[in-house]
Amino acid sequence: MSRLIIVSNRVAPISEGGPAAGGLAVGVYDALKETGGMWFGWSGDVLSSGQPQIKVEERGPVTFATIALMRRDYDQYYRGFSNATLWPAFHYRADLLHYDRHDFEGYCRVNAWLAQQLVPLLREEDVIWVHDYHLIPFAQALRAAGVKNRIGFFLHIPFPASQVLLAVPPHRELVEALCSFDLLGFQTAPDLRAFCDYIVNEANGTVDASSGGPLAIHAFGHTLHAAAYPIGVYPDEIAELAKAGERGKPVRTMKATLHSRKLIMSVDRLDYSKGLVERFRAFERLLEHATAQRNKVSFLQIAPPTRADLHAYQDIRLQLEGESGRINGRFAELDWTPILYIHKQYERSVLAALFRTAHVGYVTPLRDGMNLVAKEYVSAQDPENPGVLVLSRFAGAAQELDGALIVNPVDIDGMADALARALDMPLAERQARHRDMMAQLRENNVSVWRDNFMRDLQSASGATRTRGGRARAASGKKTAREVLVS
Ligand code: GDG
Repeated sequence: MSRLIIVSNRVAPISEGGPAAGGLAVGVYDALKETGGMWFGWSGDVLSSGQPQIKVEERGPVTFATIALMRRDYDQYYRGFSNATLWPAFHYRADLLHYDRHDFEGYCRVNAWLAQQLVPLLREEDVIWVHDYHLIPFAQALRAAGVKNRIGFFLHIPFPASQVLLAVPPHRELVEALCSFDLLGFQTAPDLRAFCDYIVNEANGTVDASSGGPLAIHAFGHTLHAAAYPIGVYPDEIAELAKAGERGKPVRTMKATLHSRKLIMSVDRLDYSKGLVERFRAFERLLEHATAQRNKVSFLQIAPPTRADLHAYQDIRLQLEGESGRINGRFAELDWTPILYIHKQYERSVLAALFRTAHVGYVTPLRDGMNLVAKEYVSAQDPENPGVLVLSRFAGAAQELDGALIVNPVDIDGMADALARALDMPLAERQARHRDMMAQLRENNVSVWRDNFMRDLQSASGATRTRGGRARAASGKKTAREVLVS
């Protein structure tokens, strides 16, 4: 069996390799344990001087290989191009996009350098699975170093529509780099379609859907494959975790402060893509219009800090602090604070137990690749008395979770209406919606995501290495538009 090599910007701290960590870490770590393999990436350390050295640690069948970044590399590759250019653009926030040519050079330089660090650790039979937007040029860099192994890529965030991607100056270089992978995985069909649209309309490539499996893409002299692989969770493990925590102290404390009021709950990294300001305003609108809900419902927003050294993240923090203070000032009573806004991280087991307590899971990103919180909230519910998920149509999860109340996150009145409906939804309807969503989550759990991707990568037959792809686009070739309607 081939050895699996996972490459991601950050390697999950080893103590997080168990079930205590999030979906991606658990799913990937499980695959590594089954096949044996290596997880390679940045350690999270930033050096001001010296020379980063790879640290290799063995944990059973899994090798963790991590390396620090130099300060300039961190600034250009991570803070700069990855998080100030790609992240906003791929989340349709061209207004927040900051571009600096030197950052892009740094991004390519760090990808090439990381690839060179990995090369001596590789064996001939290894299959390499690269994760996320920080590492788009990674396969190109490995190929330049002579690596012939199969290399797949999974994008955890949305792939934007061409007109938005065109706002990133080196858009062509990025898509060309993506075409050096053997297999590309996207979260949803709309992301895949957006990629195909760029290939056909901006790169003069072709898309061949005739195999019935992953699409065959011919562009920039490469042939590669691409498909949607929606990431999942382990719903039954989350349900167990939630149930176990039900009588724990955090839940008892929360229930005591609620005094039998209903609870609306959200958990997000504090990121402008998560639609937090609009969400707060829709809760305000609920209190404004549905006056019977005043003093009958509280809203808990847990928002751990992230990328706090970027201006856009400092701005969103200030904005939220202002909004929560304003709304609480407007509606609070001596015995009731409408919004409980917490800017820190909690243990996974505590979150799961709190989800089970919440009557409404309020998940309304402006854009999100998938959004695991939506899936975790549903998983954590008591099937006898489940809560209701209010979900943005722009979260990838909305493509699968039909049982949610689907909202447009900029429609403040629409979201307030959905909250009111969720709070008053009859038990039988809540149960039916929950049953449907749990069936979906079980069928597409994180093992299925991983196994489907690995199966297609194993059979992708290293086609990228066959040049002259365009000539191979045979009958059955479809344009992205045809793929879109098929
Ligand atoms: C990216 C894409 C895609 C959050 N707060 C705490 C905590 N979390 C956990 C959640 C969940 C994870 O972090 C967040 O995952 P999301 O999917 O919601 O969002 P991103 O971080 O933006 O993830 C996203 C994902 O990759 C996977 O492909 O779905 O679209 O943007 O698991 O529960 N965990 C703990 N304490 C917290 O306070 N322990």
